[in-house]
Amino acid sequence: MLRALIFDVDGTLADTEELHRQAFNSAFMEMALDWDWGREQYKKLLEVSGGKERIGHYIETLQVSPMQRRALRECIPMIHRTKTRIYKELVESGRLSFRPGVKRLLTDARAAGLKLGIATTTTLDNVHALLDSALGTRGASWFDAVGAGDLVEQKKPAPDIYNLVLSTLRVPREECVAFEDSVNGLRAAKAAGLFTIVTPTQWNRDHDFSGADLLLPSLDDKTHLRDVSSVTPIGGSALGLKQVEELLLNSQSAHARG
Ligand code: XBP
Ligand code: MG
Repeated sequence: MLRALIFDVDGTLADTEELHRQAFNSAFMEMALDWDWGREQYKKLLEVSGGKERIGHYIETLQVSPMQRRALRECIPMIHRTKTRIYKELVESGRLSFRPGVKRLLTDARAAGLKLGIATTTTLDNVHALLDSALGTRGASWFDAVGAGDLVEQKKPAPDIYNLVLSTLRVPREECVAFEDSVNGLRAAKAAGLFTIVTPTQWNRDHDFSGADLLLPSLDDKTHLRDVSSVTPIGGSALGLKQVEELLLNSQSAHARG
């Protein structure tokens, strides 16, 4: 049976990456770094999960002396703290809302007594700012487990953050469904043994999501449904909690039949 839903944040709960990109560029300017990440460049940089790791990856691409590279690397924590401060201000100014169908599914899951988890690479601060903005103050209280950022050493595509959330929820992984938007996130959730529903955004819609158990434009839109696991096509428009449970059970019986 279905007992918990675990949501990624960036790209899944809300389409946040344009705001992250603006926050990175504002932080670079504030710190007098002549870096400016354009959209196409950021789309590529998003292949590295984690803001600090992304900045570190970018520094490796710069034509600078080893001493300059070392000095820049030492600035990563401060650059990221500045970026996070700016990003939080942008979120708190109400620039973001949940993606279609997210609040509906969260509300239905809570009403049905399911547990809710979050498994994200971004910082806890950013998660709280988004949840308070989208769900009202103490928005995080909707969730039984929030796994974020540096709580784990290995970020996505490693499964560590999902394993941490699963151990906090104390629900068997076979009774959970994960929601993701990116290939790194899909790989992390699958490596944790989770049935995974992917709703990509404009940042990664052209990526290869084979391995996803369900691929949808959004939770409120099942047109062009590419359902890669269950045999029964799903009617209607929005993905409901009942259908999520049916898909999970169909997938398990299909695996049991071998
Ligand atoms: C997406 C990420 C994060 C954000 C930036 O996280 O990889 O790094 O791009 O946030 P998710 P930080 O797992 O929620 O999709 O700068 O705080 O890392
Ligand atoms: Mg994501």
